[in-house]
Amino acid sequence: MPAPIRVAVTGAAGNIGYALLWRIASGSTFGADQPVILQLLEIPPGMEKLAGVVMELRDSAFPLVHDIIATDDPNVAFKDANQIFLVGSRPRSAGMDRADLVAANGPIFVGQGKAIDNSAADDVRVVVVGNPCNTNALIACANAHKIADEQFTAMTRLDHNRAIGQLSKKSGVAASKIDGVAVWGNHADTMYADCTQATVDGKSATDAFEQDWLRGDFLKTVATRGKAIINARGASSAASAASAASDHMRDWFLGTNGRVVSMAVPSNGAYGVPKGLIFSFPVTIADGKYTIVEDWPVDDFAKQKIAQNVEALEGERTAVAELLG
Ligand code: NAX
Repeated sequence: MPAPIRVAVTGAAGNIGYALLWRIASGSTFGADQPVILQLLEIPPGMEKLAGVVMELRDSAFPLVHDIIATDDPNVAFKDANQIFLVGSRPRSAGMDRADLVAANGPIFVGQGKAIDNSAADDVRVVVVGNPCNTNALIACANAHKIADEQFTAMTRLDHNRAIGQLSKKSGVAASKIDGVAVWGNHADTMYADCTQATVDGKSATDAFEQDWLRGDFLKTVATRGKAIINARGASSAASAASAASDHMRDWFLGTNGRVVSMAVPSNGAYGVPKGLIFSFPVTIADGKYTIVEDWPVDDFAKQKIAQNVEALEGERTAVAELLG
C-alpha cells in the first residue's frame, strides 16, 4: 500500500462536505488502495457540527482512513496537505448578487492562500469549489507566492457533468459513452458548454442534435441548473457538486487516459485568454499534470462566448484587485 496522502477539506461540516468526505474516505476519489489522512477545517461556529461529522466518519470504519484531524486553524488543516478542497465559503443568499458574493468571500481566500503557502506540501494540488470559484482561486493563488500557479484550479466539472447529463437524457445514450464535451470560462451562467467536438456513442453530437438546441435550450439548461435545483430542492446542489469535486481531483491525481475533461486553470494565454485568469478549458491529464488541449476548433459562436467570459472574469479580477497579494 502507498503511504497515506493528506487531504484537506474546508467547509467540512457543510452540505457539500458531508457528501464529499464519504467519497474521499471510501477510496472513490484517490483510488481503492490509497490511504488518506483527513484534515478538516471549519469556522468556530461550525466546529460542533464538524464534531458530529467526524463521529460519523469514525463510525464508518473506512479501512483507507488513517487519521482525522478537525480544526478551525487553516495552518493546522493545510499542514503538509497534498490535496486541498476549498469548499468553505458563504453560499449566495436571497438579494445577493455576484458582486456581493465576491466581496463576502474574497477575503477568506487571502488568508487560506497564505496558510497554504506556509503549511502545505510542495506537491499540493488545490481545487476551489466555494463561489465565485474562479476568482477565489485567483485570490488564493496570488497569495501563495512559493507555490506554482498551476497548482491552483477551480471547479467547472459540475457544469461539464451537467452537460453530459443533458446529452445523455436527450439521446438515451449512457453518460459513459459521451465524450469530448468542453466547458469554457467562468463557473457562472456565462459559461459555455461546447459540444462541437463531442461524440455520443461514437457519433458526432453536431450530427446527433440540432444546432438550435445545442446553442439554445441545452446551453440554458446547463447554465441555469444551479437555480433550478435550488427551486426544486429548496437547497443548492450538494451531492452533484461533491461528485464533481471528487471527479476533478481523481482525474488530476490518477489521469484521464487521453479523455478530455473541463477544469478552470490559470490561463497560459491559449485561445486569447489573458495569462493568469483562472479560466475553464478542455484539458487532458497524465502523470499528475494537466495540459490545456491545443488546436481545439473554435468557431465564431465559441469565440464570442470565450470573449464574454474573459470580460466577466476580468471584471471580477478588477473588483478584487486589492486582495491579489
Ligand atoms: P454550506 O453553507 O452548507 O457549507 C459551507 C460551510 O463552509 C459551512 O459549514 C461554513 O461554516 C463553512 N465555512 C464558511 N466560511 C469558512 C471558512 N472561512 N473556512 C472554513 N469553513 C468555512 O454550503 P455548501 O452547500 O457546502 O456550498 C459550499 C460552497 O460551494 C458555496 O460557496 C457554494 O456557492 C459553492 N458551490 C460551488 C459549485 C461549483 O460548481 N463550483 C456548485 C455547488 C455550490 O453552489
